[in-house]
Amino acid sequence: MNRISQTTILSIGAGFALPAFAQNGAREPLNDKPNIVLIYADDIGYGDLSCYGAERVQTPHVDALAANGVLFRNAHSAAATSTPSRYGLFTGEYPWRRKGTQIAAGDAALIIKPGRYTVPKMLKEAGYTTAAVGKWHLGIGDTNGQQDWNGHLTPGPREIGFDYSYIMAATGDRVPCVYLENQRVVNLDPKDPISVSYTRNFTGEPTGKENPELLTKLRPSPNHGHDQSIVNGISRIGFMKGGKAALWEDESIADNITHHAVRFIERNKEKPFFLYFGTNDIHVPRYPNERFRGATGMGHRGDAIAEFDWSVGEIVRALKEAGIYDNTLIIVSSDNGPVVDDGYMDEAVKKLGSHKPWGPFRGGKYSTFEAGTRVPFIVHWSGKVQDGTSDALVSQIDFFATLAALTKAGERSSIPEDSRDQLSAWLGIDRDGRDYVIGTASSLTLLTRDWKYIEPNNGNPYNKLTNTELGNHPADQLYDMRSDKGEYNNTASQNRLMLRFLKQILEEEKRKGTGLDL
Ligand code: NG6
Ligand code: CA
Repeated sequence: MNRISQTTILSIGAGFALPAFAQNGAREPLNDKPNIVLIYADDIGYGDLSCYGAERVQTPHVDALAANGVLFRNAHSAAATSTPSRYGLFTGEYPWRRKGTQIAAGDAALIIKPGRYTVPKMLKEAGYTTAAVGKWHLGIGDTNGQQDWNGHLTPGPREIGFDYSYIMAATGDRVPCVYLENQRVVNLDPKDPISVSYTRNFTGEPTGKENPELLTKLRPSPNHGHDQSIVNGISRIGFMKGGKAALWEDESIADNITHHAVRFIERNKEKPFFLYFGTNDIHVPRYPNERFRGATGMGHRGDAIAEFDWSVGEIVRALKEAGIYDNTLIIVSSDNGPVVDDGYMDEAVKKLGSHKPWGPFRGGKYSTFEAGTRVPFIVHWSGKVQDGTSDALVSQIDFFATLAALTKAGERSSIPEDSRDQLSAWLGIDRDGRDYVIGTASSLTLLTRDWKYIEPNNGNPYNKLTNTELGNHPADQLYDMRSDKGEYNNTASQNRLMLRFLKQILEEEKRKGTGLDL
């Protein structure tokens, strides 16, 4: 925090508690080279896990990590959608500082340029072997739309620091629906090459729009799109042709990527490693394996949460079997808040019942309201963290500086200032965490432990397709989060001093850089 805000905070006083540190430190001396496993869910909301209060779905494996780790109640992704959140996670830089960090198309070029210093590069310097398994969604190749999906796709994960990768290039609902292992399509038959277009269909190829009779597994929700190429009886965003032997089956994505994550753990158990495991669950199209069908009575969305929990259990099991569970820092979080109907008729709305994916918060995925970025965040490290819950304000933007502090690697001057060392909060010692964090959806938000400011925005306040309150409002919004977690009572006109103070912090932050090229 800079000098102005520090003094202003002290002088304003009200609303800012002085740091209250827990009595005891971490219980055991820290080893500075634990394995690091980040399990990064897709679209799992604050209220979607049983350790966060969900009742209609049980997530015993996640809950076990929470019970012996720290469960954070005020943790944030960098943005309310996937690409910018992942950008922030790996670069330590707020995505809103850069153009081109919004939701990436399935044929987007890599948005983190190979010259960038990243979390995996830093960990490699510290002696780690690094892997990215699962959802990527940061683009691949050097030019939008110009990838040759039949060759070696570069630049990609390796060029930004991952020794090994086994990824889905974008999202489950975007073509090409294939896995890439070390930047080559898996199981590609050279006689059946892949072509991809985000502008027009290939002659003779069916689409969800024209051939609804071929949609044997899921049909798109009206007006969302998702009605282009059909893969595995489900239509997608974008057009593709060829690669029949390489196409994924939605019902085995969790099995397949979990298997590759487990294999990476088994093969690398002797030396420190960093595993980023981006699950496909619970992004659309949700089509969990039949083992999980009916697990929750909430249809595919609920069952996909159960499937996610199974994946977590498999990772934990692999770590235990490899004898490295105690020496592994495990983090479970999500890239953005929840959405119920995100484009497919999977009965998620109808079967939601009393379940509240957004917990006590307003909004959801895409929203500047809290549920857009307030996500589950669990840190587990046997014997090293204070177990229990923490209300410290923490953010995924701090991965870089925090892991640098933990591993004693990385030059502070090479790590973006946005990323702060929050190791003490992650370990459950510092109960305050950050002074403030900036979030982004259609506009910027600034959250302190007690107050939330949302910049004016003329956008639509409501997304009718997804049924999301987006938080857009043409005037300043200021909420007192101590008494109004749900952001219903805009106090901007009553609390002029606090409003001015938060706006000033945000202006200072924006002056450090915004709208920059990638
Ligand atoms: C949106 C898609 C949505 C989802 C999202 C990305 C439409 C109407 N909606 O554009 O279905 O794919 O992008 O989600 O196309 S994210 O979690 O990867 O950011
Ligand atoms: Ca997401």
